[in-house]
Amino acid sequence: MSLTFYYGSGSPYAWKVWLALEHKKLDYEWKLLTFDRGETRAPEFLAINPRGKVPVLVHDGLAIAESNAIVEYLEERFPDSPLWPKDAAARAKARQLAAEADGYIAPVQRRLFQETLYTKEEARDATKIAEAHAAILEELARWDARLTGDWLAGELSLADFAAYPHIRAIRRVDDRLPAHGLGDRWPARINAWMKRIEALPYYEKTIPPHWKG
Ligand SMILES: N[C@@H](CCC(=O)N[C@@H](CS)C(=O)NCC(=O)O)C(=O)O
Repeated sequence: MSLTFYYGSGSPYAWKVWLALEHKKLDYEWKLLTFDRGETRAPEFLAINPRGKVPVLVHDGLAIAESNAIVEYLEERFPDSPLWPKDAAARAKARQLAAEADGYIAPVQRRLFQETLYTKEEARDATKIAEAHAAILEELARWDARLTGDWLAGELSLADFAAYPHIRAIRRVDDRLPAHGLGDRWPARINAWMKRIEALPYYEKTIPPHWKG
């Protein structure tokens, strides 16, 4: 059995898959593609995923792109250490949240990156940054209200693995440009939940390598 995981540092979609692979304690070969060097556009990689996007998982010659397709495949082929709750209602809720993470957190995170990290200091617009913060705080408030227990869907699940990388990316602005981050406006339950994810035994391994310096 061979599993190869094509990864890009900082990609929240790739981080989701990485957390899932680790949660399932699978053996896999890890291939880091560097965006700056155009490695996702190299002919060898385009032969595997013509869209040139990570993550991609190759299992015994079968190449699967799209993080959600990958994690569903992992769940079907490697059911130990499940990614979804057993109970049908909790599972539906977890799937809803995982979809909401990509559908609603990712766009507000991208907007903040665009206005801060991806804009030269002299061109940054305080009004646009404040609007991006407001959109994020409105979205995070929804997630904070849902965190009535330790995890988003009762037990640790793919809902957590899908939401965390997008939310952690928002915190990256606090790390890199504290003046443009949320600072003390981070919701308390989100903070506590992030700490629980970060205490998982495999978490450290999955931190985007370029963040480690
Ligand atoms: N819907 C895709 C999104 C994947 C995606 O957008 N990957 C980005 C990194 S976050 C990428 O590989 N970009 C490289 C490029 O466009 O060259 C998924 O869920 O896997």
